[in-house]
Amino acid sequence: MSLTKSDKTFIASIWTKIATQADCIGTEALERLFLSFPQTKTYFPHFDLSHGSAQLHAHGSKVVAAIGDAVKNIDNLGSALSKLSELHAYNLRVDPVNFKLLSHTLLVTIATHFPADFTAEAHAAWDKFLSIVTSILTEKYR
Ligand code: HNI
Repeated sequence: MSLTKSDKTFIASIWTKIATQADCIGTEALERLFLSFPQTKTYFPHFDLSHGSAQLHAHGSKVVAAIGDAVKNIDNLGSALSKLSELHAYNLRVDPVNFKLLSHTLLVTIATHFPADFTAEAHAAWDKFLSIVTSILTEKYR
């Protein structure tokens, strides 16, 4: 799977909008994750997951910042994400199924914040991009 020139254009243009409200988007994506898929909360026993908690905001910002790094290194994702890939595979041991769930709640969050930008083509580009990011973040599991 690879991104076309046009996919990259959709990703970069929506990213410039996400970047202006990274904290809010990341936090909302996590809140949607924990509410719709409560089994994902088991990875965060040490977090206060209540609405608007400082930890939720801090983590939401980190996740979106990592997506931003990936956008900036879109032609070099393997090395850009290599540290995070090791962290998730060796330290955190997050079951890969959960990445699909977070990708989904990220997409829903982006769609609700930027409805005019989230055309079917932009949706497909972001979906593809997040599945590439996921495959890199989970490739070191075995
Ligand atoms: Ni994830 C830590 C990015 C998917 C559970 N995660 C991070 C950090 C980043 C990050 C960045 C902070 C690293 C650091 O402090 O050095 N995570 C991402 C991205 C995705 C992702 C970009 C997918 C797109 N992580 C997931 C999923 C889960 C998950 C699907 C589980 C449901 N991540 C964690 C946990 C931590 C974490 C747990 C450690 C949190 C902490 O601070 O203790």
